[in-house]
Amino acid sequence: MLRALIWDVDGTIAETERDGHCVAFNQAFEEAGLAWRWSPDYYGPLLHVAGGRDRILHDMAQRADAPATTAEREALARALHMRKNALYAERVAAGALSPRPGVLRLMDEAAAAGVKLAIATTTSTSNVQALFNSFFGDGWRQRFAAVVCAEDAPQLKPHPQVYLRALHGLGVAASEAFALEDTPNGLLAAQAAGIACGITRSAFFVHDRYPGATWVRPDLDTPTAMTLDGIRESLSVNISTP
Ligand code: XBP
Repeated sequence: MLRALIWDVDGTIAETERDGHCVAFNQAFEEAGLAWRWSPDYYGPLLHVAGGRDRILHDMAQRADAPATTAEREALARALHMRKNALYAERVAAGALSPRPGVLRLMDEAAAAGVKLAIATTTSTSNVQALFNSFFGDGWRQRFAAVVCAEDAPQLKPHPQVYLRALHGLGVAASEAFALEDTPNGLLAAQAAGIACGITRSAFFVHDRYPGATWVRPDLDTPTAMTLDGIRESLSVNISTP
């Protein structure tokens, strides 16, 4: 029985990486007087490092002009990450992002059918608050039975911690939940928690492979609308992508 939909945020609910985080990282670099710029082509592969602060640290390791000591790098990464998140929130509040096709429709269908909604993301809580305030208004939290962000689950995806904590918050078994993701790391995290997972490809994951995903599609409305019945059906026939 399907009792809960667990949603990833970045790339799954909106194109936040392309239109939000990547732009805000570059603004933060510029404000800090750094010549570093992450083009979309450069940022795509960087997304395999989960967590914005870890992503900056990973990038610094390849840069000759990064600070010399670990302590200096960590301090700079922390400051840049904090500023990036503030700039991201400003961008979102200005209306730069919108939900991906079919997201609100499927969320509303689930709510009307008594299927619980949860969030399982490795992004910072402040980013989820900014995005959902913009999409759903101040009362957004009431839509979700559980919201688990990076601060609640410090072991970032592909570790299953964020999904295990979402299941705990929902009070449902893994077999009663279905995850919606866009990245290979997200799929691995859901699978490791024992949760079946469907993929809506996002801008930076057009060609990736998703072994074991229940389905892989461009978005929730293409080629046809993915409904709760569609999810139930795909689970019962156990379609699995190579
Ligand atoms: C999201 C992330 C995050 C965001 C940026 O992963 O990896 O790092 O890119 O947010 P997922 P922060 O979609 O798999 O949850 O800067 O707050 O980390």
